[in-house]
Amino acid sequence: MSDVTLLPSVNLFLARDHGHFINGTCSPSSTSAKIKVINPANGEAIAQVSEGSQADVDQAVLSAQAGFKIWSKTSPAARAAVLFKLAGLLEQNREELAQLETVQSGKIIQISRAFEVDQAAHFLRYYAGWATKINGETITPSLPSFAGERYTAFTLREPVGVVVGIVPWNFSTMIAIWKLASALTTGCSIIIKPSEFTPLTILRIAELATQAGLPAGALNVITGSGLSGKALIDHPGTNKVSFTGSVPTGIAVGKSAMEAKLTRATLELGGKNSVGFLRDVDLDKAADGIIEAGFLHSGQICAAAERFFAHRSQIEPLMEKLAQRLATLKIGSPLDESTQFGPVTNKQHQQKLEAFFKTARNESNTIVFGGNAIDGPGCYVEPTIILANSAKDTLLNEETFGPIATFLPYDTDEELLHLMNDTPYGLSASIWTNDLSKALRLVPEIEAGTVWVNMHTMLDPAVPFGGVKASGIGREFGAAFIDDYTELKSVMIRY
Ligand code: TXE
Repeated sequence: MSDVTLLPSVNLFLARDHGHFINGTCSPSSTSAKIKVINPANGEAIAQVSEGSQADVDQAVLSAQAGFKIWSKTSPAARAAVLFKLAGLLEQNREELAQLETVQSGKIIQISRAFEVDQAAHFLRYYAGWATKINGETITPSLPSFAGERYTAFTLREPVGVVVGIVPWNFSTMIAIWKLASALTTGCSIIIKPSEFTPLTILRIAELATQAGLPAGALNVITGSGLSGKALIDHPGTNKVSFTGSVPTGIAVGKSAMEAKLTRATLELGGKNSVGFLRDVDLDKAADGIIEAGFLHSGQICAAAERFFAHRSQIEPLMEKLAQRLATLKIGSPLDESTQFGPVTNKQHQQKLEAFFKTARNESNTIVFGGNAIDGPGCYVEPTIILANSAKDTLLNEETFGPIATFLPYDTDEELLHLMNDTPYGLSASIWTNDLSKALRLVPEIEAGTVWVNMHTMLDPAVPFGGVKASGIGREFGAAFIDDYTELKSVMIRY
C-alpha cells in the first residue's frame, strides 16, 4: 500500500499564514514570532503558526468576554442546535480533518478518522444533548420559622464565564472538542490553547464553528507555547481553566490558577496506569488486551496502561505471546492505510523514550522485545516489552507515554492489589479475569478514577472520566462535568 494523497484543501490549509482565531475569524498575531509544525513521520516542517503574545491574549479575552455575553443568553435549545450542526460539519469534513491530524501528530490515518473525527462528533452530540437539561433544584429550607413566616429556596446553575482550555498533543482534536463542548453547552465561552506541536485542526474547527452559527467570541484559539497558556490563566478576565496533559505541567497550571485569582481548575493528568491479570485469565485474550491497553497510538494515551502484573506461573508465556503479536505489527507511514504502528509525535518525545530504554538497561531490566529508536528522519521507536526486577524500577514508576509495556510477576491476590495501587497516580486501571464475582470484589480496592474489567482505554461520553491521587482534579463526561463549568447560585424567598 502507499500513502493516501493529501486533499487540495489540506495543502491549502497548511500553506496559509496562520494567525489566532479571535472574534469569529482568523486574526493576525501582534508579533512575528512563529512556531514550525513538524510532521513526525519524516521530520519535515509542514506549516507554521503564531506564538501568542500578551497582546494576543488580551484581545482573545476581550473577544471571549463579549462572546460570553451573547452565548450565555442564547437559549439552551439554540445552543444545542449549533453544537449538533458543528458535529455534522466535523463529519462532512472528516477526511480533511483526519489528514491534518495525521500530518501534525503522526497518528495513523485510520485512528485519526475513527477517533479524532468520528468519536469527537459522538462526544459533541452527547454534550449538545445536555444544553437543554442543565437545571437547579427546589429546596425546602430546614429551620423552623419564628413568627409564622415561610421560606422557599431554589438553585440556579450559571455558566462560570470565560474558560481556558489547554490541550495536549496526543489527541489534539478530540480533547479540544471535549473542552469546547463542555464550555459551550453550559453557556460559557472558551479560549483553546492547543499544544505547540499540534495546533492545526482546532484552527480549522473554529472556522467550522462559525459556519455552524456560533456567535463571534464564543470560541477563540490562541496558538503558542506554554507561556501563552500561562498568560491566559493569569489574565484577570478568565474564570476557569480546564487542562489535560502531563502531571508536572498540571501541577504548575493548578498553582497558577490558584495564585492568579482562585481560578477554577480541572486537571486531567496522566500517571502510570496498572493492569492486573488474575490467574484464570486466558493468555490469548490477555495478549490482545495488552495491545489495546498499551500500544494503541503508540501508547500516547493518558489512560493507557504501562504497568502489567501477571501471575508468576503465566508471565513468561504471556510475554512470549505478546512479542509474537508485536512482531507482526506493520510499522510505517501514518498516511498509509495498512500501517498499524506509526511514529511518536515529536523528536523530544522520541528522545525521552530512548532515555527510558537506556535507564531500563542501566537498571538491568530484561528487554524482552524492541527497546530501540528506529533510525531515520521520522520519530519512530520500537514497540517494547520490558521485564522489571522490582516494583522500585524506574520503568514501573515514571510515565513513559510511549509503546512500552513493563511487566512484573506476582504470587498472591493481596500482592497484586498492593502492586497495582503502589503509585502516586490513579487515572485508570484494569483487571482481567473470567471470575466476575472476584472482579467486583476487587474493584472497590483499586485506587483509580476508572477501573475497567476485561477491557482498557475505552472512553464513553456517558461515563465520567478523571483521576484520583496525583492524576488530577475533576471529571469530564457524564453529568459530572456540569459542576465544573457552572456556579450554583442559591435563591431564598420569604413569604
Ligand atoms: O506536555 P505538557 P508536553 C507527557 C509526555 C510528554 C511530556 C511533555 O510524556 O513527553 O508530557 O509533553 C501547555 N501553563 N504528556 O510538554 O507540558 C502546553 O503548551 C499553561 C502526557 O507537550 O503537559 C500544552 O498545550 N499551559 C500527557 C499543554 O500545556 C502550559 C499528554 C500540555 O503540555 C504550561 C501530553 C504552563 N505553565 C504529554 N506549560 C497525558 N498524560 O495526558 C505547558 N503548557
